[in-house]
Amino acid sequence: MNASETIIAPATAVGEAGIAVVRISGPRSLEALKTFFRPTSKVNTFQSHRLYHGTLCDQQGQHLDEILAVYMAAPQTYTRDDVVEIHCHGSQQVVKAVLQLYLEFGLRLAEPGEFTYRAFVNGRLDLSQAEAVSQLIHCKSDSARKLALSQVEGQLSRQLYQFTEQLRQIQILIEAWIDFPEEELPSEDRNHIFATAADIMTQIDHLTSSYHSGRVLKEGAAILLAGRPNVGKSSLLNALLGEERAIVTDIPGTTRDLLEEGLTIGGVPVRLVDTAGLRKTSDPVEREGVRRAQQKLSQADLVLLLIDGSKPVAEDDHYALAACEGQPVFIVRTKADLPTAEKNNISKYDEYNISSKTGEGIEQLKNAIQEFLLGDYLPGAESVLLTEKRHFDSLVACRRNLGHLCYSLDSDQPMELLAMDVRDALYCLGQISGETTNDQLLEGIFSQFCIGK
Ligand SMILES: Nc1nc2c(ncn2[C@@H]2O[C@H](COP(=O)(O)OP(=O)(O)OP(=O)(O)O)[C@@H](O)[C@H]2O)c(=O)[nH]1
Ligand SMILES: [Mg+2]
Repeated sequence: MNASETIIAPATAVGEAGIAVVRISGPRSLEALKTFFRPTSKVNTFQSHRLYHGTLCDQQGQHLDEILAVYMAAPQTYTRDDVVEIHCHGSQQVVKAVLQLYLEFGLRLAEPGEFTYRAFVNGRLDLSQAEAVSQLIHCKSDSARKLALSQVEGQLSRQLYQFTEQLRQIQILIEAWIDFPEEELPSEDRNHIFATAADIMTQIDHLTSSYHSGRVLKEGAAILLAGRPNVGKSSLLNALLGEERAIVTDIPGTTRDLLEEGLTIGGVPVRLVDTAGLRKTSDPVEREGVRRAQQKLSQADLVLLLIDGSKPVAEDDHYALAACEGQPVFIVRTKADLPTAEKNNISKYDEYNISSKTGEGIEQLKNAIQEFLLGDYLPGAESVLLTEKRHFDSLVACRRNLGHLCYSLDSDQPMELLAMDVRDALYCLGQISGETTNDQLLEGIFSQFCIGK
């Protein structure tokens, strides 16, 4: 990715739309605009960040499209390079013609994520912010959007930057004493290093403990509906979705295959999976359904194990319960609108009573699911949440180095060793911000972006 080249790519999705935006970034941006754009009103010099109406013409001067164009002078742009955006009609053919024109002119088609890569290289965003840009584009729920936006705006970066600054001060303090091996570190410096390391470790613990919630908000959670045949799994799926999606009959064994639907529960994107009723059966089709249900069980973030509240607990219920062993489970007693059968506690799990027919208890169940998936981190709260495994791993490693620093300090290790612990901790933080990230990793991250971002 050569930064001296001028790159071009459609910034909007392929398809038919009112308009499409083609973005150009790099030193030849303004020249590219001037060469083929004929403004409707006379323009002597293009002013930065102003929209101009006119016609885009091809090499032969033929009209290509009626467009709006904007020139944005560096450095107040997304990439911090000169940028031009062309707003043309949103058809694939028009976009293709515009791209063709500029590729022949000598611009290069941008690689996936290259605009954001330039923003990163030019210091407009750090790596964690750049990653959040991708999250913002792909987010599946409103809370995921808010989370990604707060990361783009630098909430996480600011906190990590603060750690980095604190550690750099410690580094200076320690390195000042390296040349005096016979001298003892003054006790106030020693206390200061201890206190700073302890404080950062506590904050890192707080961040790493948010990772589960952050991941769930970003990627969504898989919730499985399980239970013996006829307990009302498909009815609950329909009730949660608010539409008659799954077939419901009073014949046990109606659902044979897995049925997966996406929805949002309390701000969390969820994949709800309806399954075949769990029981021992001789029917080969049903047996395959049961096998698939069991296989899916182990991948679920939460299993809703349904028990028919209007019937006594049966052997198949125990069979279903045993299949859920080791998974996080809520017991859901169904058909609360019918006379209740005698209730005996069959497990250690939390229980909820619902009726898919009347809607009773559905809201309470949704709230409990949200609380289970997010813990203390409710959407809208001001807390910083970790969403990337990469960030989580780097913070765990950083904390380990700080723990070692405290140990080294405590056991009067040489200053060089203390300095090394601090350097390693800083390196880990640099992995998140991108300061110490190698090219291969950067390439891996940016190649997951779409073209035009
Ligand atoms: N009264 C009442 N009946 C319900 C309720 N939920 C489900 N049912 C009835 O119970 C029967 C079975 O419902 P399903 O949702 O198909 O049950 P299932 O667990 O998906 O069954 P399988 O797919 O066969 O495993 C149907 O006749 C439903 O109408 C409820 O809340 N109240
Ligand atoms: Mg069913």
